[in-house]
Amino acid sequence: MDNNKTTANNKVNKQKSSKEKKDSKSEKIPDNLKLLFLEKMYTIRKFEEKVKELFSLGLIRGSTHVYIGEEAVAVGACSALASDDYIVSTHRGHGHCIAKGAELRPMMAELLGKETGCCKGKGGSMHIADFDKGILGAVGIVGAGLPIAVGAALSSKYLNNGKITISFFGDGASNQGTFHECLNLASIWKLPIIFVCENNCYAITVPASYSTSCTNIADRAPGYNIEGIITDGSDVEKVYIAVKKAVDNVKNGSRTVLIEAKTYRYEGHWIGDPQVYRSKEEIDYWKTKDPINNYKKKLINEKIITENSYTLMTDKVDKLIEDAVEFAKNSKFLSADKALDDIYTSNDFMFRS
Ligand SMILES: Cc1ncc(C[n+]2csc(CCOP(=O)(O)OP(=O)(O)O)c2C)c(N)n1
Ligand SMILES: [Mg+2]
Repeated sequence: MDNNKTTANNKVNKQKSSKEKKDSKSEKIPDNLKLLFLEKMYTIRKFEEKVKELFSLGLIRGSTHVYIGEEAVAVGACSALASDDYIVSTHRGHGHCIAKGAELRPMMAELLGKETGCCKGKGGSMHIADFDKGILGAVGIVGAGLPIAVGAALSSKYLNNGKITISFFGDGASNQGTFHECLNLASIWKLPIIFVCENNCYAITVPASYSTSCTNIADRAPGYNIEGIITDGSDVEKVYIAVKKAVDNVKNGSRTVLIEAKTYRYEGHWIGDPQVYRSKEEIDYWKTKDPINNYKKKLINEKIITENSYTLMTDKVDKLIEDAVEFAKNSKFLSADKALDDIYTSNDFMFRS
């Protein structure tokens, strides 16, 4: 396993395509949207720092995978969608859900397994869904979200409702058969879907440079007659611009695209991962690209925020997170007699035309 190669593969700053540079210049992002990007990324980071704490206290059970370091991908991508568009997430899905508009109270309650959770506590960290927000589900089985997303996109095409689906998945998932089948179907059927691969360099302990046959996962797209785009997953604006352009094109009848966001998870694969498969230098390198710190500096330089207004924003978010934790802690577990509810749909629903 060659960690240097892994890092080199994801160093996108020096390899920006002229196309990416042109796209970044042509899209003017309004100041209020930039502020929202920063607030959302900060919310995800703080939410997950709290998740780590609650997990260590034994208040969150099962396995939990945090997204710290990757926030710019979820926020950039989901900000390019309308509120009734769909996303399908992964086992590392808290960031996607918050970015798509999930509320913090039911999110946190879900993680603590409480009846006030968005899935009544039955989904937990890896199976959060909130259909009202277009969140069709986080999925614990690697690569299993792609067919769900393709199904949602097929329904949108069939119903002609204009809704777009984003399918999020990791570098590891791109080696699953589902990835290849889904890109093929989405291409031949010209489905309104965008594939967003979060290449965070690893699938548990295995570097993408070892497990993946090509340097960039985006290089696989032309095999399905679709475009593969590489973007810097540490830069929220670049992700937003890439996804927004893809959404506009797909809405206008173009084929789907595969967007590969080069990113990195700062934390272990799971909470408690000893991380013997990567070096401190590699982690430190990626922390210099921190999506939140660097974006804060950018917005200060652009005079969109001040240190003072940033502190006001972070104080507000910190309080909302504390409120969500208190709400979750004070909620009840679902009573045992309701455990089997919502598992099977009724005949009534199944046979509705
Ligand atoms: C089908 C399947 N195989 C194996 C696993 C165990 N597993 C959980 S996460 C993971 C790695 C996934 O890597 P990637 O797709 O890159 O996502 P990341 O964890 O890096 O976000 C694996 C192998 C699983 N959940 N499902
Ligand atoms: Mg990965």
